[in-house]
Amino acid sequence: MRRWTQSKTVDIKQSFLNRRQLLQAGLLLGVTGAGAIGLSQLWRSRGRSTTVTIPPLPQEEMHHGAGISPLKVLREFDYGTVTQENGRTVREFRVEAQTGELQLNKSTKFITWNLNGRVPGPTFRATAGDRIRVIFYNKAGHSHSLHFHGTHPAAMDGVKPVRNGNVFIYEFDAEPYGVHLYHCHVAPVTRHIGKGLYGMFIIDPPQPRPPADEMVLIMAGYDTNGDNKNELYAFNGMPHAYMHQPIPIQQNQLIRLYVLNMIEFDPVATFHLHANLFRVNPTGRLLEPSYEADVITMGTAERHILEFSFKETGKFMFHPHQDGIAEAGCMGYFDVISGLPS
Ligand SMILES: [Cu+2]
Repeated sequence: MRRWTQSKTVDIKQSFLNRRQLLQAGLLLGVTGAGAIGLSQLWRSRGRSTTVTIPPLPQEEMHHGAGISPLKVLREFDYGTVTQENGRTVREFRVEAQTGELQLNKSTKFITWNLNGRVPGPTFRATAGDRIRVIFYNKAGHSHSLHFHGTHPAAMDGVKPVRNGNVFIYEFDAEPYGVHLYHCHVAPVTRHIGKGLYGMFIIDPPQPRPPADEMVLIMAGYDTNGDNKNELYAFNGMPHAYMHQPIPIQQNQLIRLYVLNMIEFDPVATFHLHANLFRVNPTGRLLEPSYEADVITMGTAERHILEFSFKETGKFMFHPHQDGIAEAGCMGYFDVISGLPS
C-alpha cells in the first residue's frame, strides 16, 4: 500500500487556484499518489502559485487498520487544527479513507473501509458557528465520500463519490448544535457504512454544557459473510471490547454519553443501562436533558445524549435490549470505582 512518508510537490493547474471555483467544481483534484495537506494554503494563495508542497501525514494517522483501542476511541475528540480567518474560528480536519484488516474475534478477520485506520472514524468536535473544513483524501481503493448530518450547502452534501486517489474538501458552518454523524454516501450505502466509514460529529452549543466525564458509544454491526445480515455487533468498532475492558468511571460523577446507532440491516436498536436511569437529550438539541428512561429506541443514524451518575460502586452492564445484538458483541460494563463524595 502506498503511504505518504515524504513531502511532495504537485503541480496544480492555475484554474484550480480560485477558491470559489474549487468549491463549485466539487474540488476534485487529481493528485493521485500525493497528499494535499497544502490545499487550504493553495486556495489562500489565490492563483499566484502553481505548486503546492504537501507535508507527510503524522505517523499516528498512517496505520492501516492496524488496530483500534476502544478505550481510546471512547474519550477521544478531534477538535481539528484551529485557526482564525476573517475573525472566525476555522477547524481543519484531515482524514484519509483507507482499507484495513480488523481482527474482530479469535476466528474472524474483516476487511474494513475506514478513516485514518479507525472504525469508527474520528469524533469531530466543534462549537456552533465555527467554520468546518474537512480535507478528505481517498486512498481506500474505491470511490467514497463523507456525508455529514447537520446543515450545509448542497455542494457540501457529500453524496458525490470521490474517486480513489482524489481529494475533496468539505467546508461548511457547524450548525446546529447537537450530536450528529457522518458517513460515506456511495451506493450501496449500507455496505459502505457496514465496512466502517462512519463516525460522530459533535457540535457544542455556544454556552458549553456543564462539566462531565464525556464519552462516545457508537453501535454498529458487521456483516462478515455478505448475507446482508449482521453476524457480529460492537460498541466503538470492536465486539465485546468493554466486556473485556470495562469502562472505568467514578462514583457520583456526571457521565455524558454521546450514543449513536449506526447498525445497518436491523431497523432499530435499543440502548439499556443496568441499575440506573439516564436523562435523555434527543439528538443533543436541547441544553438540558428532557426526560428519564432506562431504555431508548433508536433507528439507524439516530443519536442522543444520555446523562447519569452511579451512586453505587461495582460493574454495571449496558447493551441494546435486543439480546441477540447484545450477545453478538454489543455489550459492555461500566466499572464504577469509589471516587467523588455524593
Ligand atoms: Cu464508501
